Amino acid sequence: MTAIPRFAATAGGAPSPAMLAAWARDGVLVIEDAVPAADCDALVERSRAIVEAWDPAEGAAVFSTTAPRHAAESWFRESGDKVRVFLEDGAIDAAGRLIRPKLEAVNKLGHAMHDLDPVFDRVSRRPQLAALARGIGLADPRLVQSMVIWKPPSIGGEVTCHQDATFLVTDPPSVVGFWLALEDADATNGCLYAIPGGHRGPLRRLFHEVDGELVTETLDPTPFDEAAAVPLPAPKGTLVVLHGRLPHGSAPNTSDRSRMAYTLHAVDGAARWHPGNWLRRPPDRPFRGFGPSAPQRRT
Ligand SMILES: O=C(O)CCC(=O)C(=O)O
Repeated sequence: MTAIPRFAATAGGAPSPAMLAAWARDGVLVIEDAVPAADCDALVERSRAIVEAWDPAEGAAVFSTTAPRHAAESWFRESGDKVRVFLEDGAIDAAGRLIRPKLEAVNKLGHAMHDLDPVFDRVSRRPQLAALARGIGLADPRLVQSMVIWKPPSIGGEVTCHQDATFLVTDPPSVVGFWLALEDADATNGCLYAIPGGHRGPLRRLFHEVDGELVTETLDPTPFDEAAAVPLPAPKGTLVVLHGRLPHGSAPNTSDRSRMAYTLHAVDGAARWHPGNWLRRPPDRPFRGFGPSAPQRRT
């Protein structure tokens, strides 16, 4: 099994030469203590408050990568510029009613907390993260998507092995995922796994709109070499950086401990945003970079 090196965060966040070598070779970087525990706690607290304030009557959808139905639902399709709650498959009955307390039923929050919530905005736009993004090659980083992956105890769903470039499409491909452990993640509560070096293989699938419907198109049928996958245990505050073509996923959380994580996806503003992307933004809410919002857009 290929060992994935673990790095300490550099002072200003920019990647060291050793990090850049690992990034090129593995397509993944594991950086411990990259974000202070207090910021992780602040994101957990905000996430819980968002869920507490959410009334299921407003709307909801189940999000599952093993039995995906969300692609047909407007709750998902219209969530690119919103903060919306998605539920675990095992959290509702046949009539769609919640059968668990809200805080134990969530699959994820998505997809624009980084622009709409001040706490998420602050943590997402840490100068150290901007320096890291630029250092690994995003010349003009744009933050396109944020998610809190909830992984509640006992029913936290599997995230099947995938490449992020399947879901966030630019020409040329440019997406990078920044995954932050908000709580300790290990093999018992469904930590990430990845296939080191797998980013040098082809993009397998494209999730995009065709004739008004979101479809998954196979570009290359070569299966992922899942036997080569390595677990990426991540104590709270660890940042895992994922190349857009790196195959990765996570097992279900069958433990009695939750495993919350925050993921932020960035693309290069110099690349063309594919018009068939599922994630849409209205013209008055364009993708922003790591800088503060323009004064005229503050409300
Ligand atoms: O947090 C997880 O379990 C998976 C997240 C993931 O794969 C992603 O954000 O692309």
